[in-house]
Amino acid sequence: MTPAEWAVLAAGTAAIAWVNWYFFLAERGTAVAAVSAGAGSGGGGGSGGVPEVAIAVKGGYSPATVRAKVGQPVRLVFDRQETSGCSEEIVFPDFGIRKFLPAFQKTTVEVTPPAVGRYEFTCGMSMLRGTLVAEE
Ligand SMILES: [Cu+2]
Repeated sequence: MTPAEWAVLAAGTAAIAWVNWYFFLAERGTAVAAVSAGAGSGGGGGSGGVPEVAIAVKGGYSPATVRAKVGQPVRLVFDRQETSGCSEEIVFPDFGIRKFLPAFQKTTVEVTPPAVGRYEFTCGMSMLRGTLVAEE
């Protein structure tokens, strides 16, 4: 094979590996904040275009990593599916937020990441952990 053929083969292999990683691994632990489609969703919740991410709370946060845009508000909707005392509070130390999460209810926390970086959120005892990743 010529060097050019090797390059094509290598690029193709890398692309396949990336696709596999993207769909089978990256999806599992990460959610990207997306503006829910306004048209056609019916009823128009009046969220004002703020992207929402649903996070299940059950022995941890799922997904535990949420991506958002710098300088733009994002709504994290915590859906607490347990009564374990551990997860009854959600804390965003960087934003000075501490909220009670009633069991089997959804609690919305809205934050605006001020800069690129990682912002942790935890339970009231810092045992359960999640991360809000702010990107450009
Ligand atoms: Cu805890």
